[in-house]
Order: sequence, then structure tokens, then C-alpha cells
Amino acid sequence: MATLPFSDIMRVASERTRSRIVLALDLQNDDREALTERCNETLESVAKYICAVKINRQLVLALGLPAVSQIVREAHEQSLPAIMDAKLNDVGHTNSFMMEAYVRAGFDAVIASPITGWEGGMDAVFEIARREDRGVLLLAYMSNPGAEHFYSMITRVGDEQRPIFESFTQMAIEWRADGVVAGATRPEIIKRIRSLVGSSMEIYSPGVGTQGGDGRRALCNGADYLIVGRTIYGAENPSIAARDLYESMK
Ligand code: 3DU
Repeated sequence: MATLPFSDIMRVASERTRSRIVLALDLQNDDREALTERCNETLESVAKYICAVKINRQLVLALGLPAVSQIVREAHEQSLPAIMDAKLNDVGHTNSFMMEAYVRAGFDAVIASPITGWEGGMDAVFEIARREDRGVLLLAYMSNPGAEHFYSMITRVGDEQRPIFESFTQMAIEWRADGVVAGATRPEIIKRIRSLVGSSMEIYSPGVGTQGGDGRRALCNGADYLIVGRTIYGAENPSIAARDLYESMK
């Protein structure tokens, strides 16, 4: 992919297909060859209805990074950016090893968790991302029901009290992240995050469909991109499912 800022790479891809759908390619199969084939087939069959692909660690575990890197290449051949959902959250030196590996595999952006803080944690991720022209998306609020126990936890910052997801959003702004991730299952949280980031940052929203999130509501409340997995790849015909979702988002 070109060396544009990641948000521009996404905008170009999204304008080309007129889609805001990021496919979560979370397929599974014990047979590695069959799994690779299905990933490539799924990608090809839905490419015109999506704007990017997101890969999770479970695919890296199943296939190994060299094989995943081939899938990233397939995505790039279809002019689709590839996001690594690594949820990076370790100390700096191991974050560096992981980030360097995902860069070498060709990913355009990596998802990380701001929970480590900057020094000796996220600084390593951002340093490599900036050097290599890659994006970093920060987790602001997960989509699962239990997420509220932690992401809505009230924290004290100076004299002020605020839920921790607002602090994460603030960190994303300060660290000049390329986007934040907030679940479609909580449109009111997306709205709040949008009010904090203004127009300066993209919001990526997982949890559409199978997890109960409504894509249209997420978009209306300020999300820019919808991350969708099972609703597409779990359908009898992923291409038709992707087309239906694409049409319903117009
Ligand atoms: O529920 P789906 O099958 O559409 O998958 C959602 C994807 O988004 C999946 O890859 C998961 O790892 C990711 N994700 C969430 O579901 C929720 C989050 O808060 C962050 C990422």
C-alpha cells in the first residue's frame, strides 16, 4: 500500500468501494491449506462490498505469520488495507518485537490497547508505526456485555472524575492515534467518543450483527467504519450477506 497516513489509505479504499465495512476474517479450520484457501476465497468474494480486512491473532496462531502475510498480500492485490487486531498491551520491548513482525508481514495498521500507558508501553508501538508509516488504532470500549465493568469504571484525573474509556480516548488524541475502536453495541458511547474526538479521528466499530449491534445506529452516532465478521463469513453465501449489509448501510 502507498505511504499515505493510514486514515487516508482507509478513506481512499472506502471511497473506491463506497463501503464502510471492514471484514473481520476470523475463519477457523484445522487444515491449514483449507483455511488459507477459504480466507482467500472469502476475501475475493466480498472484496467489492468492503473497504478493508482485519485479521486476528487466532489466524496467526493457526497459520503462522508467513502464511498470514500472503493473505495480507491478497488483500492488497484487491486494493484493500489490512489491519492486525493484535490488541497489543505489553511492555515496550515485546511490543516492539510484535509490532516489527506485523510490519514485516505487511499490515497497514495494528490495534493496540492504551492500558499500558505511554512510557515503556505504547511509546514503542507508536515509534515503529511512525517510522514505518503504519497506523495505530486504540481500543476505547469493547463490544461485549461485560466490557462495561472496566471501560465505564470511574477514574480520577487530577480533580476530575471520568469513565476510563474517556481517558483512553484522550490518550488516543494526545498520542495522535489513527483511530479508536468502540463497540457498535453501545451507540451512546460512540456518540460520546465522537463528541470528544470531534472530526479529528476515525471510529471503528465492531459488534455489528451477530453480537447485536446495529450498523446504521453506530454510523448515525459517529462511527466511521463497521467491523463485521460472522454476519458475513458465517452466512451460507458470504458474498450475498456482504452485499445485503452493504446495501442496507447506504
Ligand atoms: O462479532 P463478529 O463476528 O462480527 O466479530 C467481531 C470482530 O471484531 C472480531 O474479530 C473481534 O475480535 C473484534 N472485536 C470485537 O468484537 C469487539 C471489540 O471490542 C474489539 C474487536
